[in-house]
Amino acid sequence: MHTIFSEKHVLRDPQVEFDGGRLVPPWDSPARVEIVRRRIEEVRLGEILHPREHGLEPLLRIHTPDYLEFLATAHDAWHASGRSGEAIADVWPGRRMRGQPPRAIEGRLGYYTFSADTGIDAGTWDAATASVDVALTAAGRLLAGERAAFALCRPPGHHASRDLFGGYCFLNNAAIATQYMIDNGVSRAAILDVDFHHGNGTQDIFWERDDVLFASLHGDPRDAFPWFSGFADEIGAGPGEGYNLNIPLPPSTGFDTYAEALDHALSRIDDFGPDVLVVSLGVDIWEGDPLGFFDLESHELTEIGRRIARLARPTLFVMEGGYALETLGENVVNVLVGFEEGWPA
Ligand code: FKS
Ligand code: ZN
Repeated sequence: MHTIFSEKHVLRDPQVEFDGGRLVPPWDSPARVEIVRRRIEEVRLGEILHPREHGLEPLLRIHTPDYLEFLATAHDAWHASGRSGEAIADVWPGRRMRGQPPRAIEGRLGYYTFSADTGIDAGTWDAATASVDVALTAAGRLLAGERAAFALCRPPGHHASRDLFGGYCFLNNAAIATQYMIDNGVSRAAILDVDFHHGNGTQDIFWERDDVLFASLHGDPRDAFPWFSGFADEIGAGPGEGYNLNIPLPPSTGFDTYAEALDHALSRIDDFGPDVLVVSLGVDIWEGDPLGFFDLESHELTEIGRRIARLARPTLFVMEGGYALETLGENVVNVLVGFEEGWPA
């Protein structure tokens, strides 16, 4: 399987993250994807290729023009207003308030985000658009007939909605790539989100769609970020009713429980019969991850890859989270190698 990768991810390099009432070094560091890239080379998974630039058009299929304009200019506006450092929101339109974009950057930041863990630095926009190009280039390989590709994206995307950033995500790489494939001849796509955190952005984007099935396994939102999304009764609406499947799982979920939930999601996907499968791949499901609470071992991630492969659908893996640097490379590559092993002969 080929990997698509861009060095431009380093352009996003914030120095602080607001976490637990303090400023800490960001969990989503540039080191993450370098570690994964090195492991891919080590096991010779396949060639590592650069992305092709796709411009703004595919982004506009998912995100609103005002949101993209905001993201592209937010850091400059923050500095023009006399502030320094990274742009971090500290106020939001809470319940029973008016939700509309204010004029000043301080208010605009709060309007367009849902979490204070995600600051905007000088290179965020360029890194985020390069990350989308990585996903689109990988999607292009599926359109060209490859059975799988790995988009080594950073920043990640699954928390980003039409006009909302947060959870380290700005542009929804998986959603943009999915829509791009649909715009280029694919009629039905399934997205399987195995990141530990619920992909609230992806769910929201395809909420009313019956041509995109979204299925997610994640930490129960009563106990885990993003707290307000990811419950089992969120099933989609309108034509999309029944095309959204959430399987929230409790703390200390081990492989037996996880595998049963995974098989359930995979059988729903199989019934749906998609032309392509997009996997939002986060390995923060590993037992030692600092931001997750599942009990999955590294070799069990290989088995997850094998089971996904049994669907035998053209599959696009899109990198999302995973923060245990010591095992990150191994864990990501285990899923991909498992996929190659599990593909029906
Ligand atoms: C720590 C709060 C940190 C919430 C976790 C964000 C998770 C992001 C992710 C993604 F894939 F998007 F990267 N912020 N007290 O792993 O889902
Ligand atoms: Zn995550």
